[in-house]
This record gives sequence, C-alpha cells and structure tokens, in this order.
Amino acid sequence: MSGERLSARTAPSATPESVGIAHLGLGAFHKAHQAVFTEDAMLAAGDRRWGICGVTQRSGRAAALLAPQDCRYTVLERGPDAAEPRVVSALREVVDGSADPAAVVELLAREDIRVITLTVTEKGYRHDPATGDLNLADPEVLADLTERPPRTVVGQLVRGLQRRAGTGAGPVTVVSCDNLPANGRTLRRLVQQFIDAAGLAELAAWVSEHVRFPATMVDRIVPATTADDLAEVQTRTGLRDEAAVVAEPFRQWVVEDDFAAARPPWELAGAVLVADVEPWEALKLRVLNASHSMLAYLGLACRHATIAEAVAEPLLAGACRGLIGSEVAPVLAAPSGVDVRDYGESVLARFANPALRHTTAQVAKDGSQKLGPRLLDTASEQLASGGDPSWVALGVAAWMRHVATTETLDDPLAGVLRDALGGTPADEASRLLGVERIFAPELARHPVFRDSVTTTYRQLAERGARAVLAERL
Ligand code: CS2
Repeated sequence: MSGERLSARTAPSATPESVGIAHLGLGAFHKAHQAVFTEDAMLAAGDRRWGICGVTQRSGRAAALLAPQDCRYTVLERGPDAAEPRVVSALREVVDGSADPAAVVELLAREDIRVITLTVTEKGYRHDPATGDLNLADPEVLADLTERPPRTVVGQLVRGLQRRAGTGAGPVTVVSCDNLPANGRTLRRLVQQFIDAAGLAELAAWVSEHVRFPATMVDRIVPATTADDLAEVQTRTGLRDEAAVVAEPFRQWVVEDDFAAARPPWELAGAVLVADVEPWEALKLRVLNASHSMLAYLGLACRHATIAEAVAEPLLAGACRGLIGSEVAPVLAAPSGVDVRDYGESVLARFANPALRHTTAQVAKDGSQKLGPRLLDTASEQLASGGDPSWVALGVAAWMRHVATTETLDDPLAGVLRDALGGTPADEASRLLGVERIFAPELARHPVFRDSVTTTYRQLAERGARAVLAERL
C-alpha cells in the first residue's frame, strides 16, 4: 500500500501526557477494547495521564507496525449496515517483549505504572484448564523459574512484582481481561504457585499486601485484521494504517471494584464497576463464548467460513438455542435482572452481523483451553442436578471431530490430541475424554456424559453434522 501514513502529525487527538497502564498482550482485542475505554475515560475526565505502554509477547510485529505511527491506530467499527473509523491515541509506548524480555520486568516495576492489564488468551496462562494449576512441567515455565529474563506471562508478572517490591515502586493492580472463569482469582493463584515454586516467601507476603487481582468480564467481537480491512480503512480515512483493527459496535466491560492503587475512571467510558463480576463472567462464557465455539465446530463441519454464515443456518442457530435454553439457563447463577435466554438472543443477533467476517477457523483455535470454561462447567452442573447435557455433548463431540479431521490443528495440546486418535469412533472419543488436562476425571467418567459424547461423536462421523442436527431439532 502506498499513501500517507497515520501518525501524530496526521491524527488530531493528543498523545497522553504520561503512562499509567502497562498492558501485556498488545493484540487486536486490547486495541479495540480496553484502549478504547481508557481513551474515552481520559477524554471524559479531561485527564490524559493514563496512557498505555503495550507489550507484545510472541513477536515484535505489532510493535514494529505501531512505532512509525506514533502508536496511533484506527478502530473500524462495523455495524451490519455502516462502518465508522476512529483513531485511538491512548497507546503511548510499545515494548517488544519477544526481543527484550528484561524490558518487560523493568516496565512492570516502573513507579508510574499503577495498573497492569492482560489479554494474553487462555493458553497464555500456561495452566491446566481442568485444574486451574500452573503447568510446572511446561519448559518455558521451568526456564522462567531460573534467573533468565522471563518469557511467560506469569513469570513476567512475578519478576516484575519482585522488582517492584525491591525498589519500593508501590502498590499495583493486575487486571486479567481474558475469557477465563474467575480470571482475577485464577491469575492470583498462578502467580502464587510460581512464587511458591521459586521459593520467594517474602514476595508472597508483599504481594498479599500491595497487589490486587480484580476479575473482569470483557466483551467485544474483534476478528483478526485482514489486508482487505486495511485497504478499506485507507479508502475511508485517506491514510495508510498498518495497525488498524476492526470491531463490532458493541462493547462491554464489567470490572470488580478492587484496586490496590489509582485507576482510570473507566466508568466514565461506560465500564461498570461492581462488587462481584463472577456471575457476569459465567454468563458471557457459557452463553456467548459457548455458542461461538458451537458455531465454529459445527460451522466448520457444515463448511461455513464465518460465524455470521453459520448462525444464519437455522439448524446451527437451533443448536445454540438448545444449549442456552435447555442447559445453560436452568443451572446458571446469572447476574440479577438478566434473562439468560434474552441475553442469548442478543448474542446471536451480534453474531449475525455479516460485515464482521469473523472466521469459524479463528474461533475454533485452542479448543483444549476453551472447552472447560465454555461448555464443561455447564455439563458438570447439569449432571449434578440430574440432567443430561446433550447439547454440551454435541459441542464437545463437534470439537472432537474438528480435532480428528483438521490437518494442522491450532492448539497448544495438538500433540497430545493427535496421539489420542485412531481406532473406532468409540475408541477415539474415549481417549480424548481421557485427556485429564481438559476433562476432569469425574466428568469424563460420568456414564451419562460419556455415553452422550461417544454416541454423538459416532453419529457425527457416520452421518455428518446436518443430519444429526436435523434429527435433534
Ligand atoms: C471468541 C472470542 O475467539 C473466540 O474464541 O469466542 O474471542 C469472542 O469473540 C470474544 O470473547 C467476544 O467478546
């Protein structure tokens, strides 16, 4: 692409005066979610001290694209009928954590950093979804327990906090913005487990006193940016922007009001601060993300390239409604005043937005990390109350078919999953259910669930997803 590039010169909005937030995981989601809330909060308060320093974790690409643009980028908001570009300038600095991991530790220990936010995806926590424990057999975690500059997220946090404790940089709040149940408590526990494994008893006491880990529910659909998106941004704005992102108009942020130090006034930008976020997180994970995963796996089986195409097929939307109405709603402790089925309908309407082009392949990624919070928790609660979670079983079986039929599976447990394949469909289902890092043994052994998953897996293999759905609905 040629043409003038977006930068501080071409974008009128002011750069934040200083940095107050360090963000780990500078991807599209952060750029279209927390950065936008932070920018709006700064604008509403007339206080531009909450600039963000973003850290890229796995490659320096995002940092390299943002640097020549003075960290500015466009968010192209795509509604079903109209698209609206806006330039965001909340980001003030970028650090390439892949090239310079020591710089991440230094950043987290800076006195001006009062809040550390994270969007590192489920697998970035390097924990076992079934137990919530840090994976101490992970070679990168083991390496971070030595004195090298840390490369895992939990290692970076612990070493950063250790440096903070040493330099007296003061209290800080760590805000997980990933799709994990009880994400604050989960991260707090992983940090503690790393501290224990590293034998840092004094640090444990310092963290208890000076650090908070509030839970959050974050929501905005932000598909991976494509070359077509960048071209459209240029057409609409007249400026070349290599770091643009595309998002739906909707955005929501529910944050537990538990901070160790100052924070941006995010409530001025529409975030909701509450005492207990867990009902909101459970609602979103078990309705929105669960339906997303169902549509991804069933959609791929039915050759739908995007979530919008998948949800437009009545059989697939019907599967989501079956899951939400018959299995999630009866057991979910939803936030007061929220009707789970109505919420489900609003989610399906968002998925139907044809302008987003969110691919089924993208949502299908990392299934081993997503099944637990999205589907299996509902299954366990249904079984405990004597139910038969057959829609969850369909989602799990559809994921298994995806594992069995995808040549290059994009999943941190791809090797383990591939080893479980072979033999009859019943053998495969049984071996996949035996992967204890995904399925807790009590669930995998439960006769109702086991039978339902195994039967559905065989039916999907023999008759295909459409025939199975047509029979159920
Ligand atoms: C999606 C989420 O990729 C996925 O697994 O389910 O990224 C989803 O788009 C967001 O959580 C929406 O807030």
